[in-house]
Amino acid sequence: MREGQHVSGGESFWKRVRRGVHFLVALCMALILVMTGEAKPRPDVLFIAIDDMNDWISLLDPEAPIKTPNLERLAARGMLFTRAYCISPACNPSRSALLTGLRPSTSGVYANNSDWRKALPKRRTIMQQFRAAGYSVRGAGKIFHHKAEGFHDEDSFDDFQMMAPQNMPPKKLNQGPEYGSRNTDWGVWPPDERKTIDFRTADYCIKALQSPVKDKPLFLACGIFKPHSPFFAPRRYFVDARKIGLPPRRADDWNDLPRGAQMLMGRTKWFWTGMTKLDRRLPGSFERFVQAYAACCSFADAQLGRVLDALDASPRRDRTIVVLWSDHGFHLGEKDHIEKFALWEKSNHVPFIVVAPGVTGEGVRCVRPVDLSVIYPTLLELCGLPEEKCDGRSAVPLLRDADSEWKHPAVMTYGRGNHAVRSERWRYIRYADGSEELYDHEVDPHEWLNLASRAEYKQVKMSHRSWLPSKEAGEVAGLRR
Ligand SMILES: [Ca+2]
Ligand SMILES: [Ca+2]
Repeated sequence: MREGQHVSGGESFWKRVRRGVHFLVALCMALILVMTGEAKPRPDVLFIAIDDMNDWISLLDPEAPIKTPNLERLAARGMLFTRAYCISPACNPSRSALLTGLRPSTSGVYANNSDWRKALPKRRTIMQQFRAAGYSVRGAGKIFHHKAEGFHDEDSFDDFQMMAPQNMPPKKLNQGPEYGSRNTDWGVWPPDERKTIDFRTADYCIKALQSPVKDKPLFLACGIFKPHSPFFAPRRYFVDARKIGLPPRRADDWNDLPRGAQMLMGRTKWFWTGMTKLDRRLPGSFERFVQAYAACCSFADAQLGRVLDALDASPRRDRTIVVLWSDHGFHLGEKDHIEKFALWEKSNHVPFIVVAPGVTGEGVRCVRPVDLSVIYPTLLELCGLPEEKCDGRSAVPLLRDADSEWKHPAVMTYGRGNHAVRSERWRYIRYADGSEELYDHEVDPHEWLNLASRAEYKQVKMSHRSWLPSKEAGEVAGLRR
């Protein structure tokens, strides 16, 4: 017995040693997990898309007449990219490229009608990456281009609230029956803002943010449809038209445009010429149109504010990465153009904000040029998801330090063969026929003086041309014939 007791006493000593070793191993594992970040709960993502919002907003220019207090409120928490550009100035190519991480020149998705899923049948969207990583992916409103069946991607969401049809007034409001369609109309509508697409989208997102925090992290996509046409907003968002005014123009601006620009822009010329005719017949029409676009921006900003209020009231607030972008800009008569569909600054320059707790500082501005192809790889990196080959580069180095070296300019494409390259100083445009534009933003922010034909800028043109895609995919078939 004594011997047994002795043995037993010996076992308990070794048991204690083993327990000690197990404890040390567990402690080391925990330390490693904490150091590598794996023990932390994964962040939630609030992914906000705005449709057709340009840069004439106080977020990007405090002097601008369109006030966007909620965009500024969001920017104050993280990083505002002051030189952010769309990948393509049209809904479908912009959104498809952003959401798949592949440019139009890789996918062949150049047009609003292009069947992006046919072009990229197996490519995972950003949302599919998050679903595969165990996120609950929910969304509402306009994330993919919506105008016809087939653009939305069901596999990208666990739950999605589609946009209801646009609530239309009983008749056209702009008093220009001969000009455009009901879809390009503008005015005060509807009387009750709860009956708008965006109010409902914000409601969905507010509910999702209020849902209990469970095991699965949340990826919430909020697709705000305004200021996209028709330019309707409830009355309280309208500011006196004289306070908005008209954007700057130069009467002879088109004199130095090359053939490629004249050809490309000819397709949408009716929008501008129709406005000048309407304004002659019914003076003040142009001002009222611009005023309505401004009201639509304020309305979109207010819906963003409602979603941010819900985020702030939620325990998710400090663990949520917020990314906000507009799919492209919009001309309001600058360069005698109303519409997007151009490779000029006004159609390409967009609001783009990233708030990444623990990564971005507060109220930081980054002046490096980026296009929105950075979003896909940036979100994967920020959330610790596996890397995926993308056309864009992760902007995490810029999120950590806004002054990091960044050699890449922004590249924009509209239709096969037409591209723009934006560096910190210059915009270079090359059309499919080889004709060019070059603007010096240091002295010419409105892009009035095309320098492309001047010999002294040959080097500038060459250095920008080197960023154009070397191969261009053939155009994929359209969804509607
Ligand atoms: Ca759009
Ligand atoms: Ca000009």
